This record gives sequence, C-alpha cells and structure tokens, in this order.
Amino acid sequence: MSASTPAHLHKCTDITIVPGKTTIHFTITDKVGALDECLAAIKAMNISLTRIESRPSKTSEFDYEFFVDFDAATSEQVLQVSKSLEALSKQVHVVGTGADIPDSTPWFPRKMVDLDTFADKVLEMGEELDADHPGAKDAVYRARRSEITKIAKTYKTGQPIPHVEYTAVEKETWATVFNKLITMFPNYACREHQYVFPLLIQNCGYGPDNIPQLDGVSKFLKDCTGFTLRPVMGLLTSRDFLNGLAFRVFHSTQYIRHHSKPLYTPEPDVCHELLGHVPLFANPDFADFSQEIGLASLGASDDDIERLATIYWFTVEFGICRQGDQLRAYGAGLLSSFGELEYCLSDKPEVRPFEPSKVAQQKYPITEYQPVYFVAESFKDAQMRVREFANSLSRPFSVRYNAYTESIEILDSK
Ligand code: HBI
Ligand code: FE
Repeated sequence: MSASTPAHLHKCTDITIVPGKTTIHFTITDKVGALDECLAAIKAMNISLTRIESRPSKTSEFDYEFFVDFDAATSEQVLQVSKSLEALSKQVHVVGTGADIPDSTPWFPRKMVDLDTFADKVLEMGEELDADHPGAKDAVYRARRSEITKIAKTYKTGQPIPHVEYTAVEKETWATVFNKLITMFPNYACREHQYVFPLLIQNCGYGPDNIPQLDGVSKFLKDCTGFTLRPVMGLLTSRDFLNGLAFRVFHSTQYIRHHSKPLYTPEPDVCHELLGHVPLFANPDFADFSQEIGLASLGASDDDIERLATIYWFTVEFGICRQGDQLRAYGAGLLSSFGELEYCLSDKPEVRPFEPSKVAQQKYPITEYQPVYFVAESFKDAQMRVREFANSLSRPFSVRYNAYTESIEILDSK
C-alpha cells in the first residue's frame, strides 16, 4: 500500500471477503488501453459490472483511480478479480463486500431521497403543543403552524422549498429577536458567525424587517459548503436528525415562536435555525465537523446514538470555542438565546475541554441554562476528536459519503 493511500481503504487481505455486492478500487497509469485490459479481464470471468466510476488520482498526475461494483457469486470470485487486476494495475483494494452490514444494524438512509421517509415521523407535531407552550391556548397560532408544517409534510428531495408569506405579527416577533441578538454578536459570537452574518444580510434577506426564506438560505449554504436545508414539521428522533447531517442536510423548522414571549421558545423555530445554526453551516470546517457526527450515526446502536446526540448537544447547540485569548459561542442554542449567550461566557458556568468520550457521558438539563460547557480549540480539532471517538463505537463497518451520487458507500469491516 502506498504511503498516500487513504487509511480507510484497506488491502483486501485486511477484510473478510464474502460473496455479494462488492466494490473494488484500483489505480492505473494513464496509458492508452489500460482500462480496457482491466475490464476485459473482468468480463472474461463472466462478471458484469453494476457500476464504474473514475477520478484522477490525487497523488500522481498521470494515474487514474477506478471504483467498480459487481455482484460476486462466491468469495473466490472476489479474490480472482482482485488477482487479475493486480497484474494489470498499480494497486488494488477490495473496499467493501456484501455481508459487511450485520442484519442487526438499524436501518439507515443510503441515498438522499431516503430522507423523504423522515417527514411523518416527527416526535412532536407542529400543531399539537404541550400545555406549557406559550401558544398552547391560541387557536389562531396553532392553525397557522399547521399551515406552515404542511410544507414540510409534503416536501420531497430536490424540490425548491415553498415560500411562506409571514404575517405582520410574525415579522414583529422576528424583529424583536433579531434586534436584540445583533447587539450581542460582536462581543459573544465566534468569528466564523460574525464573518458570514453580513453575507446573509446581503444575499439572503436577513434584516430586522424580513424573515428570510429557507429556500434562498439553502441555496446560499449549498454554494458555501454543500449543506442544504430541508423543512421539517417538528422534532425528529435523534437518529433521524443526526442521519440527515451525514448527507449535509440540516432539518429546519419554518414556523416562528409565539408572539407573547418573543425571547423564549421551548423548541426550535426559524429564529433559532436562521440566526443560530445557519451562519455556522456556511463555514467549511464546521460543515465537516457536523457531517462527521452524522456519518457516525448511520446504523449506530441506540446507545451510540445517545452518545452522539449528547456530543451534538454540547457542540452544535451549546458549544463554545477558544479564539485567541477569549472564549466565544458557536452553538446555535447560545447564539439564538439572548440570556444564555451572556451567561455562557460569564464566570458562572463550569468550562471543560472538548473530549468526546467525556462529553458523551455528560448529563444536561434541557429547560435551564447549562451548568457546564465544553471548549473546542478549533472546528478541525473537534472534527478529528469526533472521528477518533466514532472509531471507538461498536459499529462493525465504516461509511463514506459520495457527494457525486449523494449516497452512502459502505467501506469495510473495521
Ligand atoms: N429535530 N427538527 C429537529 N431539530 C433539532 O434541532 C433536533 C431534532 N431532533 C433531535 C435533536 N435536535 C437533538 O436534541 C439531538 O437529539 C440530536
Ligand atoms: Fe438547534
């Protein structure tokens, strides 16, 4: 194996070869006919390929890398193909074989369109509110919410997100939140949030008098980092919500909190999503970090989902980071909460370094300010730590996101 081979692509001797759907990765030098020879060798064994994908080598200018898929009848056949390719190419790896996902693995989305199945699995419906929700007794508010959540209910992958014509009352709620928070951002928000905020004003209609439309914001994020928004009716299960992040998809509510308490909401709403989450998803390192949690959640055990949800809570929602000699907030729960944003950087809460294995065990209250926060040194550092943590979890295979096909590839037994 060359020194530059990505660590997750193991030699075929590292994995158990079994019959079934198989992916083989090989590299050839850019000489005329080299690929033809490889394909002819496979054809000679009476095997038909179900996929072939190529890309220029990242390590050598004249090399090309190929990924081929086929249904292997026997494990012997996999070894034969790999042997004959070895004679014709620079390197060969069997990157995945049929039985590498145990039957006990929870279902997980493999293709972007699979996310369509989450739509009607929300834990709390947009229209049925808890007794202590500020809008619980307001029939007009409840009717308005079900009007808006109808969009999420029928939304399908690839469609533009329908616009919502927000009412004067809704806009006033937004203005109150917006105007209050922007006084705080310069002193409390991390630099990545501050960098992108003016761009959201310029490009996406952010401002005190306008509630930005998810569709425009989603297109902006797509250009920045490949993240997109998907409308959601309410809270998803942790599993479904985290699984979306593996596809760089963030499930966003589209309704707004009740006007009687503009600075309080017991659940996510557009203010929280647009002012707290969206600016960070425009940052490439933060996008990578978030996707890392998402990839780890695919097919994870229930206990591991709980651990990853806790890590998500203390980072994407309530994370703080070191910037120079200061601490700043990057978690959306902080950036969208006037009170907690000030509190989290005061000397009242406890502050600990971001170590995923410890964070994953931390208990937390959901209706009060957090008694403890964890400090990331950078999003890249946090991503590497989460990746290491994810490797310690019980899932017996690893996954990779193929951005060209917007699908998940199963790599190998770990
Ligand atoms: N669902 N729609 C939605 N929005 C969230 O922010 C959200 C969720 N489900 C679970 C969740 N957040 C987190 O608390 C973690 O469990 C992942
Ligand atoms: Fe959130």
